[in-house]
Amino acid sequence: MNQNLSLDPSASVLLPVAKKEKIDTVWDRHKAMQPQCGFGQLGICCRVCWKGPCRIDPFGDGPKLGICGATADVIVARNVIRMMAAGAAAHSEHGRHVALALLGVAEGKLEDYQIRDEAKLRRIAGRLGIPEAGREPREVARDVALATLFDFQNQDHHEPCTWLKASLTEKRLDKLAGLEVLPHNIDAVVTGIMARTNVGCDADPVNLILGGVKGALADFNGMALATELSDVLFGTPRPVITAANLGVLKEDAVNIALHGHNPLLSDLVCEIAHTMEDEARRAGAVAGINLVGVCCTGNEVLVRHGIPLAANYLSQELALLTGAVDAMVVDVQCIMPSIAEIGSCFHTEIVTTMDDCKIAGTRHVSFKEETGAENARQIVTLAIEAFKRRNPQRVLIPDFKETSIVGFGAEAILEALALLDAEDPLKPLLDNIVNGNIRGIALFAGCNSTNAKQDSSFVTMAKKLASENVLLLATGCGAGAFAKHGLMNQEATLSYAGDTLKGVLTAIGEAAGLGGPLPLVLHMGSCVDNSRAVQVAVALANKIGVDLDALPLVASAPEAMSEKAVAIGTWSIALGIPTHLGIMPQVTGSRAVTGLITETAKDLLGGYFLVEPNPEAAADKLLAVIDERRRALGI
Ligand code: NFS
Repeated sequence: MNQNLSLDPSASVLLPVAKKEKIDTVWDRHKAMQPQCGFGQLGICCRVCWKGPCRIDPFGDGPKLGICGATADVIVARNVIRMMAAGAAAHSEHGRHVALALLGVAEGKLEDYQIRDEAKLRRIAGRLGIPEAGREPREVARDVALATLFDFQNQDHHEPCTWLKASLTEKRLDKLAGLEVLPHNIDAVVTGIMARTNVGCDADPVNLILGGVKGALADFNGMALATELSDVLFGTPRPVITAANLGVLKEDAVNIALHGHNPLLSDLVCEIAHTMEDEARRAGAVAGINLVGVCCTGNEVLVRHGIPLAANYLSQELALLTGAVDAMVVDVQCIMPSIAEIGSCFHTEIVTTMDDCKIAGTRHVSFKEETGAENARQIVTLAIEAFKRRNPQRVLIPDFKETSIVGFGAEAILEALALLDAEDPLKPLLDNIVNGNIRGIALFAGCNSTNAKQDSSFVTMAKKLASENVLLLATGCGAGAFAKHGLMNQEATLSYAGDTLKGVLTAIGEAAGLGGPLPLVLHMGSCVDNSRAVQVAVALANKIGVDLDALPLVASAPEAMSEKAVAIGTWSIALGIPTHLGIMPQVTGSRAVTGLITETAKDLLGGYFLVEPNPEAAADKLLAVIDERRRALGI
């Protein structure tokens, strides 16, 4: 039965443990929740006021209007754009946190952080129109941080967010400006969505959805600045060889799992853990300290430091069921509250660290940037103490881990291409797209969901698209899925890539000194790092003088689940990228909204949602989209 829940081989080892120990997992709770509310699934349950909840009857003779008179279209639109606002808030709050840290470094207030990539800082300054030549890095950093924070403060509606302006093609900016969906201030746009969806406000589904698109673009802005400024503080990813899946845990080490999203704390834990190896050994951990990652904090430390990835979203509980995790350190987002209960069934310290993200029943170390290194030391000490309490009898580490070559940000991809053509690095990529060696590009992103067999569609679709010579990029838990299933190594390229794609990946990999091809799927980082994929796409589009909606580029989120994914998917279509969803979005109770995002969007924006739960059929549909775009380009 486990085979229907997850493709991850670790699940088949550890779910029986959960059963034996009578520990419920996400899959048990999913089962107990059946049947799930049909009104909610269709998006037609309204809870924005206390006259409700109101439910629209989609088929029978029941109510067609909420008590206030709201139609199904209005209810669905309000619900979904509130999700976009929440997603934008989550990513942008992460970004603000990083921007404030950069400002703190620039002003000499944060001793535990440095500017690790000065060259990138200077490039960013150039993009944002900030003078940098001949200036001290800290002065430049201060101006970059202030310009970034202005995207949270600007009150001039006619002045779009700085990062957005610096990140898209001119044509796209014009198109979005024409639709009046360019955000001027992230906070204002999120607040605006909450205000207009309040009871008795905006009741025009088209107007509501356009408001949502603006919120989704604010989400993009927040992600772009989070990614870029994190690179300045923590280093820009470079290709690194590491491993993924629960076999990366070690029986004879203090295992610390870094879980959540924001690199501000986890990066310091990586740094401090090195200095505490002896303490771990004195506690009996022969192999010292073993850091592993979970979800997007995992991806952050994976692509920057090669820290192995233990789990993506749906596997986070499995990590604890190994009995080998001494501390799971969490920051924000995608952290199942259930880990408190599961951790307490073992010796594991679950350590929450952000004051606005606590879980009842766990230990809290209040992280502050001013005391970051000290907080990291406290956390590693807790892990070492917990290790002493570990019961070796209860340790079961599944023997599964796959070699993964990761760390392909926009810079790393361009550097690799520059090895083929130093003068014009994009030319080899473009030439190979034009001559058909690369048929198109697909970006896999997004979560795991219990509404699908974990990781399965990612793997099926990637193998099929690669065999058809589509270049594959990945972020977030999608990237985690590919890493765990061995699709981010050279063997995968040799086994699954179509001949022409294999040729291109081999030429680049060999030039880069990898002694073989690039991996089949290029790991670009965490979910906020989707902005890295846009950077590559914008460079390509600018090179050939077209807009993003002309490129043979598609995106796919086969297991989208979170509000953040709703925001990302929406900006993806707003940027002109056809975007596949493998899970039915909760909008189908409104024909108007469904039509708007799957059809009308194509005319308005070039991008649109394509919903297809079957991975084989989804891959075929994406190939058809790629071919349609190629034809339109005349290639
Ligand atoms: Ni993205 Fe990353 Fe994963 Fe989904 Fe959650 S960890 S930010 S939201 S579940 S991909």
